[in-house]
Amino acid sequence: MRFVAQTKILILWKTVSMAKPEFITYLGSQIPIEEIGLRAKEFRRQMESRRSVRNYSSEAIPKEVIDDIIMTASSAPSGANKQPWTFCVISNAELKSKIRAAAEKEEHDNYHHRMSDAWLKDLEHLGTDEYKEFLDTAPWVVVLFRKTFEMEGNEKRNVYYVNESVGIAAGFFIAAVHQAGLVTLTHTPSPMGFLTKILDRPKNERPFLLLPVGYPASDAEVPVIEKKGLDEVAVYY
Ligand code: IYR
Repeated sequence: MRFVAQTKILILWKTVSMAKPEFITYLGSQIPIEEIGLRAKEFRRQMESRRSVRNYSSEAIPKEVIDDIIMTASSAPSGANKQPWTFCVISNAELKSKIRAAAEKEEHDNYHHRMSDAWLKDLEHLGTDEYKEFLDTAPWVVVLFRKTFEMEGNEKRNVYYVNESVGIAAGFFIAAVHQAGLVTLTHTPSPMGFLTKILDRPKNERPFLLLPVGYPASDAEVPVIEKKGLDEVAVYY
């Protein structure tokens, strides 16, 4: 049985002429167990201080900071390591304004017709509305696109688990922004098709999330919210 399976794999290997995988020794964590708990606690404390911020300072942030944040995000795991994402990074005031106008148009319809009463009620405590001033004020607006397929020259290539992959990269991005000492917000002005047009993206890319990045405004406020406790989010077996 095992012999048959192995032979099958070998034959498959030959017929699709797969590259032999290369491995190197993983020189990862050698941290002693006594330190692990402290590190986990410290990172939890740090991440629990993160908030989604909607009021930004216009203070400039160097491009290199955004480069590093994007490369952190892009180090995320992805299906077959395809990294099926593009980070579109906007600092141009005119372009930001264009995005704001289009986003507010969609949000107007969302808040006035498209969102259900139950949805609007669920958002009440966050104090959100259709006005998205942060799209003008934040020094950087990053639009994360997911790829539905990839192009290698003229050839179409598959991508896998795109939503999972891009969601994880977005999580890394948010953590990197927070770790750097800046703030961001996961904004989804749906439908987001206008971003494809304004940013002139190819047809294999779809907008996934919009993330302003900057310092918070000096008078920025965040709503009082609570996070669920461990026993509400985890089940141990
Ligand atoms: N996209 C809208 C509405 C909105 C929806 C959810 I779900 C939120 O958590 C927050 C807002 C907006 O950005 O205002």
